[in-house]
Amino acid sequence: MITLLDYGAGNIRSVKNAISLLGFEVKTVEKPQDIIDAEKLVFPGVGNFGQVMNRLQRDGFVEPLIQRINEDRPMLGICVALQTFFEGSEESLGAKGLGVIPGMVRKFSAKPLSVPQIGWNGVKLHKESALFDGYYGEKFYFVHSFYAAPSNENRDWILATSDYGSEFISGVSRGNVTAFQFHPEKSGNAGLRLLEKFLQGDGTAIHIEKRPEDYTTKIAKRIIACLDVRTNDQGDLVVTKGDQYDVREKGEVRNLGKPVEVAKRYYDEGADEITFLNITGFRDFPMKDQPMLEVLERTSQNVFVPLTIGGGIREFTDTDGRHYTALEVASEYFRSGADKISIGSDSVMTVEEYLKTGKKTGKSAIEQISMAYGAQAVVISVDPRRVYVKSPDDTAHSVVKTSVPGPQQEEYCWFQCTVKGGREGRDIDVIQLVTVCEALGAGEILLNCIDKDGTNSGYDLELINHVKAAVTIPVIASSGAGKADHFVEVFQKSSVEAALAAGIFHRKEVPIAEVKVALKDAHIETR
Ligand code: 1PR
Repeated sequence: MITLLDYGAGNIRSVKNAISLLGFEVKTVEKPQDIIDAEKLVFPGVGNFGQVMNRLQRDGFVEPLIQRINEDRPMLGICVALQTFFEGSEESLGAKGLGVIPGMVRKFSAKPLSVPQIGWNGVKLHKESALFDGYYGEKFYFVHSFYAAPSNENRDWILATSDYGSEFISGVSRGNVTAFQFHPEKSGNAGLRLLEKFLQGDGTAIHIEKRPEDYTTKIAKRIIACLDVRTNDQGDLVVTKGDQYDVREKGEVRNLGKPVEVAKRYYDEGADEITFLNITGFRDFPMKDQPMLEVLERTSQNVFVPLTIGGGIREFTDTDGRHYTALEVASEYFRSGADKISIGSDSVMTVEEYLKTGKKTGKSAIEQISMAYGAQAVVISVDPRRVYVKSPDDTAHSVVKTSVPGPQQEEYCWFQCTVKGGREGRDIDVIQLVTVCEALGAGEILLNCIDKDGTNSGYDLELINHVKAAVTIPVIASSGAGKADHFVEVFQKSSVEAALAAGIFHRKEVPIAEVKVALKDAHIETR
């Protein structure tokens, strides 16, 4: 029996699912004494340091946690849980950590690297560990903006370090207590194996200090499979795919399979992440859109890489007059197994409002969700379309000189943001959108491109480089992949952190493994 510390933040369903898959029963902590009594305790962590500490304080969990650590009882902490072991964090200066490890948690500095660190990175072990049991050199999934730095004061605790700009602590252990900065429950087979060792073993990391490997760990470029999902005319929820966002062929919505099955296939094939976009979410009431919640719940039972869900994440009032905040809508998705939510149309509306006053209201979906779950949980899905102009003077928008001239041989274009799945263009360009969203607390940009979507002609490098230069958060290139070389090209000719594709994977034209091989051959870091 494994005891899970659920203090109501983020996606803990995946941790539960992973533990169940490995054949163990899970119960959750109901009262402070359960923390002391648990045979083995898993302490997952998602979100903002201050929020996590507040909740632990509120529920009376702080003292029992400190007691358990000091009594050396088996415990595995994940992500922010590792950070709470320290004295405090730059993320929430007023909030006190558990303070069992000396030092403060700090923020990564951006440029040339993007912050948050989102992706698969390696670890260097500083101790022989029963948990790793001979498996070294694998990558694990990290997602965080804050890190603990190794120092003389915390040396005894360091199990593993990794590199992202500078060296940071990716694992701590003392006796039966271990914590990882990465998410084992989101790290595919490598993570599940680690988790299994903790669940099966006596929890101890064997304390033979070893010289850490003498190299710099590297974050991998991520390959993301995207499933556009909607209900077809027969009422079935299907994976579909458009050409420049038109998903109908001979009047019918294209049907490329069942969402849960297709997602599992991509997990088995080695996708680093899976994204679901409920492409008609702007029409439906998402809280009533139970099929998407069910898709997430079922997918997260078998898929142990990060899951993003988008479509219809906004505040709304239902037909009975009940008002839901965007945060409530997002929370429902997180509880169902999502690690990140993606906001499309609503982010455009938010930016329009912001540009009128230049003031943050704290009320937008981006701000609310970022505050509660952390920036890394908020992705902005952008649906831009080219608008050609003869000269930069013809528009107030941010233009690029393009090598793909317009219909009248125009040499410049700007990228117009659209809403409702490209159905409506707004007077906002991508640079306005992404810079304001970053300032409001978004953690990642999913950069689609209507002109390229479904064309198989390669990514829009002009758009991608234009956006990448404007933000310090990670950018996912999307739309247009037609062969493995297009992935190589986008990573060689831009500094995006991830590339997403849909059509070529759905139609089984290019397996994910082939993309990974092409990247390896081009010396691009992969998982
Ligand atoms: O606006 O917050 O409700 O979110 C709706 C979401 O649905 C947005 O993220 C929007 O991008 C997406 N969406 C809406 N309509 C469509 C459509 O296709 N008719 N899909 C749509 C967007 C683009 C990518 C696609 C890539 C790769 N699809 O998701 O997967 O372009 O395709 P490719 O590799 O085949 O070229 P809201």
